[in-house]
Amino acid sequence: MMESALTARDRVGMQDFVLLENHTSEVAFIENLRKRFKENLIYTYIGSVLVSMNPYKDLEIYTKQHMDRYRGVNFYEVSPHIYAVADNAYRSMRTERRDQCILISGESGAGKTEASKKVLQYYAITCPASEHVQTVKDRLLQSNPVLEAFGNAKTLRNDNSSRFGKYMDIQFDFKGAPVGGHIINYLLEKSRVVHQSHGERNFHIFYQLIEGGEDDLLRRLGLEKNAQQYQYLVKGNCPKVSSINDRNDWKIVRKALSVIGFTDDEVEELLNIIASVLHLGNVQYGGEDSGSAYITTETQIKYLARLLGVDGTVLKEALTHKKIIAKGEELMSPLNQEQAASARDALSKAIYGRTFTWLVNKINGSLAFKVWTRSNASVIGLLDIYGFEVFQNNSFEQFCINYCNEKLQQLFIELTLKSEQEEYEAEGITWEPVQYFNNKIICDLVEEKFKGIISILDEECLRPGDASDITFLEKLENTVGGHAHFLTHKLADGKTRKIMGREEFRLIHYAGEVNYNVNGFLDKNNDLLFRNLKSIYLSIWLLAKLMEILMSKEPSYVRCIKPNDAKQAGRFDEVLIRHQVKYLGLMENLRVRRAGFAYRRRYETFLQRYKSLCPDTWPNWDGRLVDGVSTLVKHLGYKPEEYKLGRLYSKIQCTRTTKLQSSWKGYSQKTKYRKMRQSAIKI
Ligand code: AOV
Ligand code: MG
Repeated sequence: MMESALTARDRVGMQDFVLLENHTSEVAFIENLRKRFKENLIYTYIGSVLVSMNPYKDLEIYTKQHMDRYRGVNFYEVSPHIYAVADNAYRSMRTERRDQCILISGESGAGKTEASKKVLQYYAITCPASEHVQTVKDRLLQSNPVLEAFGNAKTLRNDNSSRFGKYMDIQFDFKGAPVGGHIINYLLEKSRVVHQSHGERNFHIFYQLIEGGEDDLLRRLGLEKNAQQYQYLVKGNCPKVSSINDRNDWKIVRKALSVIGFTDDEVEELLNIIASVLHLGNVQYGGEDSGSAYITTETQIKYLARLLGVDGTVLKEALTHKKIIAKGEELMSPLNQEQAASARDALSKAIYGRTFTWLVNKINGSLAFKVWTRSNASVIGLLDIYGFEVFQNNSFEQFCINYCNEKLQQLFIELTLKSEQEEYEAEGITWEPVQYFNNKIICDLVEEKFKGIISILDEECLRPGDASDITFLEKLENTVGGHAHFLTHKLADGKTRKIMGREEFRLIHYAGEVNYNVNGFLDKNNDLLFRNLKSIYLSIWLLAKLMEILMSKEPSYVRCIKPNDAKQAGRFDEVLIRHQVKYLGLMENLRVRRAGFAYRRRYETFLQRYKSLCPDTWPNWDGRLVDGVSTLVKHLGYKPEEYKLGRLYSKIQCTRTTKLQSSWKGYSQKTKYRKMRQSAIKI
């Protein structure tokens, strides 16, 4: 009996890294991941943090039966799952009336978006519902295919890569039913509309419309059923992707738009705009002897004028001229061919960007719950941003995306490693510090006022005169050239570093080194600056508000790992995985967790919640809160070493390393969990 139990455990590994015998060994950590991955066990805990491996295949673990298994059950009673994280956040929200957030991180293709969809599905299916709530649930669910159609695209890293950051609030009423939602979107990668790198595609919606659109619809829009006809769709030379069925997705998106509440007219308007972008991409120019550009493609202008509802002549002028003010008078000055093409592309990007914002606003309108107020409701926030990414050629977009990830890692460090350790100090509890890499130094390099990269970029953008991408790079060299996480081709002794281009700078990010080409930095930043002049700094605009939102909530973490770069099932690329385990700080996370007290609550909350378990504290405890807690835990049979009473909190230990290791040897996994559960007090 014992033998077979051991073999089984040996085969599937530990479902919580905290229980690993050799917890400081990275080899043991990776081995545990490998064992579980081989058995399709993609989820493993580090305490309450969920580590998730992308299986790259559909597993039968997301059924209604699975959801039911996780409903209202204690975290450690069932095997690790994204549903357990969802349920735990939900119950904390309900019992403690505290807003929650679930932060999902990991590099591009690691499974963040899939995880966030699973969480949403879990709430939509398991939470109580009324007739109104059912509509909200449907809309919440259907917002995903719509946003993905317009905001996701095939990249080299991920066939369904999010090209915008998304933070979604799900609002619950006092009965725990989802009654509304709100989405905030961050920095859509608009440049993709006009250009895609080799092997990549434009946003899904273009291909869906062309592949799936009904004949009469396409006729109305003046589109042909062939993506190859459109300049904006051929740059990446990748019209079809084997994992994507554009025709089918079109039907899903079309239906989702109706569920969300788009009228037929609104859908038609939306598609008019999408078609206009494709027509704009096909506008071609010729050059007069004088150098001025003229349009050679009259058919496109005809369609554009009709779809956008503007006069053809006005449109033509707008696509070949720019407005200048001379001596107080407005004049139209002709553009040359190159300038006109870039004006055309700028217009396409602006149109698409605005449409995306309109779409998000529209979805928000449809998710808004009329009588919802902060006083009678709680919120669970879901953060799914674009993951850290490195390509052959990295530009401003990658800079923003990777900076976003840097900030999220910083938040993780702040809220887990750093604050956890600082709290022990504040509580006066003896503690051996765990060393970890704090990426604040990189965040500062990017965002520090006056001397960070973004400040220098903003300064160059606003400087009149000869400011260019290259002068920006030179300023960077002069200002942050000596920083340990910054490099250019120039070496300190005046020689050049051969591996780097002259128009590049390299950032040594927490997750790896990335060379950024400065070409286009000023233009792209200008676009942000002028759209939002009130908050000059990208950092403020991009994340300060989000950080504020996240900090005000109780976080749960999902750390996603990508098992290989080939998007293949069953392939465990150890080098790639070890790299992620390292930069995600999972070993440090485990060390802090092993040595610490997993469960902690304020005295007041703790007493309120558990006073019924002890006759002396029930129905009310009149004395000092700390004495009440002490009476309660003693009554429950806690030994002195199993809990600590801090200055502010009552801390109930359930995973103390030394004690667990010595006394738990010989117990089966099941018994360990039972004991852990008991010592964490019945929640
Ligand atoms: P990401 O959100 O982390 O990348 P996705 O969630 O889009 O990554 O996952 C990439 C692909 O991996 C999906 O399209 C699925 O094919 C597969 N996948 C991920 N998780 C699962 C799962 N639990 N079960 C089955 N297949 C899965 V990015 O948005 O690029 O940063 O920017
Ligand atoms: Mg994603």
